[in-house]
Parts: sequence; structure tokens; C-alpha cells
Amino acid sequence: MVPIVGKQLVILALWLALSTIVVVVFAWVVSSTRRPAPQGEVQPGGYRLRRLWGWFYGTLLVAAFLVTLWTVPYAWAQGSSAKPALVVHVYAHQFAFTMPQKLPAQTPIEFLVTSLDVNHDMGIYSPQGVLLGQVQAMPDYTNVFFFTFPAPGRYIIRCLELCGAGHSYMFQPLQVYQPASAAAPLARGV
Ligand SMILES: [Cu+2]
Repeated sequence: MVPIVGKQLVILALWLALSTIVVVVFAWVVSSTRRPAPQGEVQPGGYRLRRLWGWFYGTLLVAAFLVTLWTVPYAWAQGSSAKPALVVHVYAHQFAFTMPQKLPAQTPIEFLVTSLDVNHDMGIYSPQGVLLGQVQAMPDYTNVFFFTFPAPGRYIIRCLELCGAGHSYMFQPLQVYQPASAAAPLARGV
């Protein structure tokens, strides 16, 4: 697996390449407007190009739909249909999360997420720093969020919605442990 830093460099390189292309195209469009062409000459070509473009994207869209249809719902999201083994209440507030600090791995968990003050967002980050899932934490409303921690480790819960001056400090480590038995995760006294 490519390390996160490597992935970020690849994304940065792609972004720079695409940005360069966009800048070059804009520069070309700007320079081409200095040589105006009669509408009657360019219109048929423009319409032809537009039709081709429409067919190209239409075909791409249908193909992408057909190819990806078979993978929905994604395997990692199918926990939502599994009966949760554990219900966990999460209360977000400025600037912390009130919730258990230890949870079992490989156990379908139903998170009931709300906020005690303003809007927050609960983001679950893996020990490698990858965002695995997120859900809004809203005042006077409880969002239901199904999640299964794939493996033990030190996860981090971060707020992903700007909620005030202390927002960037709003995170909490979460120890995810291997349950003694996958069939009886509650035996560890969670
Ligand atoms: Cu926040």
C-alpha cells in the first residue's frame, strides 16, 4: 500500500498538472479572441464538437453507472444492515467529544451522535490517519451512524466542522481493542 505522504504527493502532482493545463487552455482562449472569426464559419464546427462531447460524456456516464452498480452498497458500508452489537452515545460540544474512550474492533457499532451546543462533525481517523467515516453532530437531533472498526489500534475522533475558536483542538484518541471473542464483544465490559 502506498504511504499517505506518497499519496498526497501524487495528488499534488496531479493537481499541478491539471492546473497547468487549465491555465494553458485559458491563455490559448484569451489569445485566440484577438483573431475574431465570422460566426457562420465557426458555428457548424462548434455544434459538431458539442454533439461529440455530449455523446462522449453520456456514454461515459452510462458505462460508469453500469460498472459501479454491482459494488453498491460498498462492502465496508454493509455493516449498516448488520444488527449492531453495541450502541454508543456521542455528545459533541465545544470543544470535545463525550463518548467511550475504548471500543472493540470488528464489532458492528451503532453510534447515536448529537451536539450539546452548535453543529459539529464526528470524523473517525484510522491509526494511519485515513478518514474512515464521518457524521454530523447537530443540536436537538440524533444522527444514527453505523460503523465497524476494522482492526485494533489508536484511532482519532476529530471535529470536521468549524465550530468555534477551539475547533482545531477538538479531537480525541480512541483505543480500539481486539475483543476476547468476536461472538461476544460485550464480555469485555464496554
Ligand atoms: Cu469543530
